[in-house]
Amino acid sequence: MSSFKQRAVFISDTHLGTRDAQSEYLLDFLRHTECEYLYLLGDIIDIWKLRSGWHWPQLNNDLLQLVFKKARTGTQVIYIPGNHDEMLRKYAGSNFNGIQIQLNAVHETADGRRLLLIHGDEFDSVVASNQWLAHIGSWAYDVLLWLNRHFNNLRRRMGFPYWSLSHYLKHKVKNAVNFISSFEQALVREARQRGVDGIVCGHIHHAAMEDMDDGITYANAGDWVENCTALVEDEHGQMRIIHWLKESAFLLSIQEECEAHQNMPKESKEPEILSTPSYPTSWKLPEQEALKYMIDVAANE
Ligand SMILES: [Mn+2]
Repeated sequence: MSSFKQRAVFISDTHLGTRDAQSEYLLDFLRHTECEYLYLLGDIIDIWKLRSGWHWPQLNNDLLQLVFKKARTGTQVIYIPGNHDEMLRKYAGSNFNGIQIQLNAVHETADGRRLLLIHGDEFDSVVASNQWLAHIGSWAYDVLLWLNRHFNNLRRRMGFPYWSLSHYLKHKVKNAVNFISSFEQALVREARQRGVDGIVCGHIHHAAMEDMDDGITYANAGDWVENCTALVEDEHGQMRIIHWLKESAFLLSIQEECEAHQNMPKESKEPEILSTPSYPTSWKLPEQEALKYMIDVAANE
């Protein structure tokens, strides 16, 4: 099995324990990935769901075992709890079978930049002007997920009530865009105040990687509920967001080609065709595309 080799991997918001968790794809990602540092940036296990609707397939146990195995075999694994797994915050400073629990951390990239790692819910109160989305996991977010799935169908079927739905979306989408940008600004401010070169977080389920005007990096690892994204750093300190479902076959074939080239410089070897994770055709649109679609619909109303 060929591997996707990176220096550091950052993932967040896997929400294991909910029905929306994409455990199968996450397992596929982690099985194919090798790294020196693995950062779990919160909302990894959705402990809130323990109260009702807990969903824990065997896959989730396989996932945990794989992470423990990585920790045993040379990967430094750091778990920064979020708001859905805040019960783990009281264990900050402890080490569970090689997994280090911390409230936050500073990661130093291969090219010497210092990045503050946090989950991000700490800033919900700062971003209070947009309360409807300030609490990911609340009913508003469930509504957004539901819309992602059903908006197409509804729109076709609805006829007259179409206007009110569209009005509703336009309002919400505008708020969502405002929310994301004020969240980013709050985190960049924090990075500046702490004197670090950048900040890496999760929480809002919106993967991003941007160098701001004043040289501060804002990165968000995204989620494994809708988007299946991770932030990765290569051996040179280059960082980027990957969308595993879209890119896995490509990333693995590149890696394999490099290895084949290194091992057998005289022969050119056809890259093997790799199996990609199959996913249902009813797979949900990534959130950003759904938002773009909603904006288009609202604009053409
Ligand atoms: Mn969160």
